[in-house]
Amino acid sequence: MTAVTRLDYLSIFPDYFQVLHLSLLGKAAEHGLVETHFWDLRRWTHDRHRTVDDTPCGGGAGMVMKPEPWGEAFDELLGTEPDPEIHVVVPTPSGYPFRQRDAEQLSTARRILFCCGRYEGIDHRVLEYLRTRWTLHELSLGDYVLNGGEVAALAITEAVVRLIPGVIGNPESLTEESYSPGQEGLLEYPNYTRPVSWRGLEVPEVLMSGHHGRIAQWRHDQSVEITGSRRPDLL
Ligand code: 6GU
Repeated sequence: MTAVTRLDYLSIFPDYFQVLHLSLLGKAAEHGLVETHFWDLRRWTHDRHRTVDDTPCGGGAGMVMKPEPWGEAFDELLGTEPDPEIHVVVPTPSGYPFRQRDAEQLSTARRILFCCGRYEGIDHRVLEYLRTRWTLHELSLGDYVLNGGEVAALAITEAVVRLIPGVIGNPESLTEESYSPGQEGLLEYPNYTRPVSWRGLEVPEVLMSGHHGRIAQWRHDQSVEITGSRRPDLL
């Protein structure tokens, strides 16, 4: 039995995370593999308007999330003692690219706190504070802008939780997919099932041949071709 992974989500829109009760992640929670907690950052405000942002120092458009509510949330959720075993994920379009190897590393963590800010950003001192105490991951999903970190945190969660032992029924299904180690960095080949003929479209003959060597060769060739046309940077 593997130890339970604790996932915390800190956001001004905690309702975004209701979808985590569905599907794979809901099952993982039901089976006691993961434990989830959702927090409204405004819980750690003290003014009548429950203010979490302020105008940027130095001027400019948009608002910046003020540091105090984050600090008080960390005090309550993580304490103040440094502990590199605690991982903190901050989704941001200016983060390091999120890759399968990050998902693998995070899938071995006992505890992850996701800090979801709006895209104009969080006061930079909050990130400095996190970096000096816990293991900080500032991660971006790709070269486009989302309004906030919530949807990115959900995507990262799904990539991580499915790698936790026991969450996926057949672990072999993890080894042949795109970006898995052992796939030489190639994208996955196309998949088919029955019927062999469907609306005039046929399953490639080689896949029905029963010849395992030729099937493996065909799949590898397809992977190389697809990777070359869609993601030449991976070759
Ligand atoms: Cl992680 N956050 C936001 N706000 N936008 C993004 C992103 C993350 N990744 C791509 N765009």
